[in-house]
Amino acid sequence: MACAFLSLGSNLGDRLGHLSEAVRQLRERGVTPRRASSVYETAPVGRTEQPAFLNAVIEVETDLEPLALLAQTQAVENALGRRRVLRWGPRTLDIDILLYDDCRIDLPELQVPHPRMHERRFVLLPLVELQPDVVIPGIGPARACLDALDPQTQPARCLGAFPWP
Ligand code: A4P
Ligand code: MG
Repeated sequence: MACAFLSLGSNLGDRLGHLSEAVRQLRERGVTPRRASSVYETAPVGRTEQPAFLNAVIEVETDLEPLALLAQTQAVENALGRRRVLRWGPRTLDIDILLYDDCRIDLPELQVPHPRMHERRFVLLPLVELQPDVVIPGIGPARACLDALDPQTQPARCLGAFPWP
């Protein structure tokens, strides 16, 4: 059984409902969510002229290999009506594989650890809340990466408990 951390993000429609539905659908696809961070409302990073995101991180257990896990997370994105119109554009649900055990993967379709996670407050805040001592393979402790970021350029506020279904 492998342990993975997934980042969930939504900035269209029923944002909280999408986070909850993602957990429900993963469960039906061989991916068992164990724990979730709080939900954070975060300012958009990258393409800034879009609505605010809700972000959270979940810990999952799975027998799926990394590429099979990616296929399932993408199937859940599609089931929630994700349309890939703009890279970094608004989305009903985005699921990124942050960490998969302590694996390092560099394939065209999958890079783990997620290559931008260490510079994103919307990822690190919920991740460190969930697993304070977590280390990003090849980078270092997630907490140190978080401490290096300026809270003012990437504002985030905690909205409370994850809507666990
Ligand atoms: N891919 C490679 N590695 C991974 C991985 N570890 N996990 C590939 C998931 N996918 C991975 O992703 C594009 C391709 O990345 C996939 O086909 C997969 O093979 P996508 O989800 O189709 O497109 P995207 O999400 O628009 O692009 P990308 O590069 O994943 O964007 P990011 O980096 O995820 O950024 N601001 C806030 N506040 N909160 C957010 O959640 N999210 C983004 C998206 C931008 N700004 C944000 C947020
Ligand atoms: Mg993505």
